[in-house]
Amino acid sequence: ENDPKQKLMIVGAPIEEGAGRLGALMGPAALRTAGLIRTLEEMGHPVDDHGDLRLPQTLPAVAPVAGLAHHIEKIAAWSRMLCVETYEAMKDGSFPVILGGDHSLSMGSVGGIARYCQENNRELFVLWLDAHSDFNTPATSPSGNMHGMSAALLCNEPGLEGVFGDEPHGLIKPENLHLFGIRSIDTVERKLLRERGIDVIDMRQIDEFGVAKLMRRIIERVQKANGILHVSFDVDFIDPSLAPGVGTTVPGGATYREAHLVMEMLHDSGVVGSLDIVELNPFLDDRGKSAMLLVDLVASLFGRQIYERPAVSDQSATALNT
Ligand code: B3U
Ligand code: MN
Ligand code: MN
Repeated sequence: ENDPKQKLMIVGAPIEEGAGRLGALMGPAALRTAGLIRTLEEMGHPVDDHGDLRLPQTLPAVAPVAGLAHHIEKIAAWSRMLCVETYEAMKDGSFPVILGGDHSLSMGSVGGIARYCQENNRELFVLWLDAHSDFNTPATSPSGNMHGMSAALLCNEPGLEGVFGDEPHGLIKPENLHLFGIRSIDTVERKLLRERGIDVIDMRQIDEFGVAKLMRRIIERVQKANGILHVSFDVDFIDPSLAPGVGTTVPGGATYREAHLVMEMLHDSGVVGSLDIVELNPFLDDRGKSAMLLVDLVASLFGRQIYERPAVSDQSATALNT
């Protein structure tokens, strides 16, 4: 999927109502200012920039849910719009890149990609790079913030059916979700993750085994299934000292090199088919530092290298017997 000439469909989703703090609305603008589009074009990718979407005047009516789900009508409107965007981009053979916006947008972006995969008999896998597991439902969420519910919705947890209503969308198999970089889980959320058997790669595992080994396991799974991997990149995956521009910082995140290595290995794998960049909050950032780091990380995902390697990293790793 990472054919260097593959067209990229870029769309901004200035959504902030899913988060507890305002400011993620400015994310797409900051990523553009930091040079995201220019960087990708300079790397030789044709870019089809759909600009930033806006909410429609009338929001869908959503039946009341049992529990807390703040601004569910707005989240529903965004989800339905983004679902169409990514589904159409995939049909068109493009690689969708969604610029957020808070993490609730992944309900829509992945919903559309999953729909395409279901219709075309492709197995979809999701790599969720995040400090949080985002596996709450309205019934379990302590905050009611819907950015903490997107992974749960995608795995068909109850209570979020109103987000899509009768609109066509796809879901993912819970066993195909890989949470990576996790260091903050709520009490009931933890129980749910266990019951569903979700693959939770926490920071302890990253410390102990390193990102390379853990990533290789996921990549090999996708390759064996001839699947497509969606990457959902929450800025708080990275340590807040490097990326302070995020509403919910959690200490002990990925280092600069760990984050780049993840992106470099993803590029070499050739299995990535779509990407979300979420939770950037430029209002809380330090002189554009987080936005600029994200642009560099996206460049690594699309093939920027420190030095050209003779073989892809997976093969050279096997040769080195690691
Ligand atoms: N788990 C908490 C906090 C949270 C989730 N995602 C973010 N924060 N960014 C919740 O509200 O669900
Ligand atoms: Mn998240
Ligand atoms: Mn997070």
